Amino acid sequence: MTHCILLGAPMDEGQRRPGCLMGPAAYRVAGLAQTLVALNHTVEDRGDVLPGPAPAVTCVNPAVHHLPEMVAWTDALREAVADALPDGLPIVMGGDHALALGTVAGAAVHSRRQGRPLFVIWLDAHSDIHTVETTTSGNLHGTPMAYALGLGGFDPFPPFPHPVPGQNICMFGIRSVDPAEHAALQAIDITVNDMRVLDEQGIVAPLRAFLDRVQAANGMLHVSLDVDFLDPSIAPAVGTTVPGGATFREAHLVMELLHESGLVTSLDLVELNPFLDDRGRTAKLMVDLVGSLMGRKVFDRPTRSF
Ligand code: Z70
Ligand code: MN
Ligand code: MN
Ligand code: MN
Repeated sequence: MTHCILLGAPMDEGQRRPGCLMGPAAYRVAGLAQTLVALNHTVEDRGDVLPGPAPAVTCVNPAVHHLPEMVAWTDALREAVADALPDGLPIVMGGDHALALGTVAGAAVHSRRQGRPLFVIWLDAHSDIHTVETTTSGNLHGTPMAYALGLGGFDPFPPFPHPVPGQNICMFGIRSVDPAEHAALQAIDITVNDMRVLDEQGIVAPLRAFLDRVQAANGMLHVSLDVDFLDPSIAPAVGTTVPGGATFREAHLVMELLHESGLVTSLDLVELNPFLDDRGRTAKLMVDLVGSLMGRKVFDRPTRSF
């Protein structure tokens, strides 16, 4: 039984299509809390995180928009996640992926206090490894991985608390990488399981290899689930649809293996845009995936030590 702490992050300034700010409401309507309670977990909905006033900050890249707002969200979410982690499993209901600038920082603060290393699984079509300086779209939802790695080029954000080494990061579902991101990925020791890897090896072997390392290091594990990890045919409610994503069963299998590992300590649900949904099907699928992550299954399997 896990104490699940729901945190809403109603924001969408990390990209240009309005609607993600309705995400927290959609997860509540789709029954996220009820799904967790039905799996015998306890749930505490701490409501929506409220950012402080946006600071008067600027940066060198004129493409970047909503920088002050995003600095304020980053501070507020870092504190909310760091404060929730001693009490249970924070589940952050987004909001676009820029919220991970704050949530991964909060997980890093807590893991340092625990004296345990932080690991991150990034489930996404995109690598989100631009800096504030390299982004050409100016959309800050494309930057949280670079921030977590402690890369330069993040003025005026506060320095990332305790950067996550590339070896502690594993990406799945990747199929859209910009040139500057490609260069960044080449320069770092990081596991990028693009869709080709999933086609050739399936999801099980690469995921178990990573989870083995998390367990061996007694690590904490932050999972960041972007709706566009999923194929748009099953998850249409996202601003940036990229064809060729994870199937229904691949996505559930990831969640089931994560559950069996017992290693997950915090979770982001990002990029759901309820305005683009088809009768709530994407919101419901995301809630069902959280159900699999939190132990829903048809039959018990012998527990496997990772
Ligand atoms: C592109 C950019 C992105 C999510 C789109 C796209 C980034 N690399 N991230 N959707 N979640 O604009 O930087
Ligand atoms: Mn607390
Ligand atoms: Mn993303
Ligand atoms: Mn994405």
